Amino acid sequence: QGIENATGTGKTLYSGTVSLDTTLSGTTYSLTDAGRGSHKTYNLKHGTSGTGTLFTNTTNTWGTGAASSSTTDVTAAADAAYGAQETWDFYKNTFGRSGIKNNGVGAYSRVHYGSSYVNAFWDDSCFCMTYGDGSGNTHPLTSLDVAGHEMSHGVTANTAGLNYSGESGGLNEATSDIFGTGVEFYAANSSDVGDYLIGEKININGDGTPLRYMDQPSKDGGSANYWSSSVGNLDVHYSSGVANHFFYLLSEGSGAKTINGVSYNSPTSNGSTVTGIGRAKALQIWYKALTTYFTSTTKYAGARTGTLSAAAALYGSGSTEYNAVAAAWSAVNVS
Ligand code: ASN
Ligand code: ZN
Ligand code: CA
Repeated sequence: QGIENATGTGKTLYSGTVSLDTTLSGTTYSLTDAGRGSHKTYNLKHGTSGTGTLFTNTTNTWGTGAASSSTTDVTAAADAAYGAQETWDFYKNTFGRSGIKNNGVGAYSRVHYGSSYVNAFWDDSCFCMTYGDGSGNTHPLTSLDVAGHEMSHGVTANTAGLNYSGESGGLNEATSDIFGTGVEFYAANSSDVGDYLIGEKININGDGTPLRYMDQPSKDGGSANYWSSSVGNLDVHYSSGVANHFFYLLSEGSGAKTINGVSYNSPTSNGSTVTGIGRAKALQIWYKALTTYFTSTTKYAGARTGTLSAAAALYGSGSTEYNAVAAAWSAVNVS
């Protein structure tokens, strides 16, 4: 009885029915993804420490499409495994990055963390990803943009290392929103075609609103649309707004726009009109800046110069792309 790669079916909560790469060992399948650094998905069964129990099954179908906080629920695991799979593929196929550390090594995911835990988090010390089940009106925190957001904290920790406070903390958070959104658009499955909203599926507010809006961050009631000298005093999930807004403007431009059925309306601080260069180029610019020019102490002024250097290296100084980076930063009051 050998060990072989297998192709399973995930019946996820947020992404519909998807293909999941798994492993068959003897007669038992497991959520082990050999092609992506042997990433594994574990069940914490409401515990809060340790690795947990690897998800195994006698068939290669995972979940039912309806998740619950029950310790026997496999649907949350299907979403988590899919999120890790798509995040790996996004980084590999968009940037040529092989895993969070770019060394081909996979992380692992843990679901059913604690009780009524309304969060998800990356931990660089275990090199692992953890998801709570949510509570009340919320759902498990396993949507694709959240998975991509959290695992991107691992990429930031292993590249620029942006300190998680002040303006650099806002840039750290925005990097996770930018690439989490990148993962969502990359996967573009039938239930989740991609948008510039964060956490719109998990209904954390109980009224169907997303956690964050990249086109107009202030719509969440706390985030900054524009830079000011006090922005570094905000919580990092609010000071991120300036860079999220920059990224939206650079990708899609200012004003009103509908994408995949979602309406956006992105303002500018100076009344300027910004013309977007498309998400694909904006992602390349942000990634090159993060991995080449940003450091642990980069603030907004440094993010402007770093992304301009990235745009110059990728597309040429004075290129349309370079000029759009300058215009988008000016539109969020970063000069
Ligand atoms: N889910 C949160 C985040 O990624 C966890 C944290 O506070 N770091 O921002
Ligand atoms: Zn975060
Ligand atoms: Ca989203």
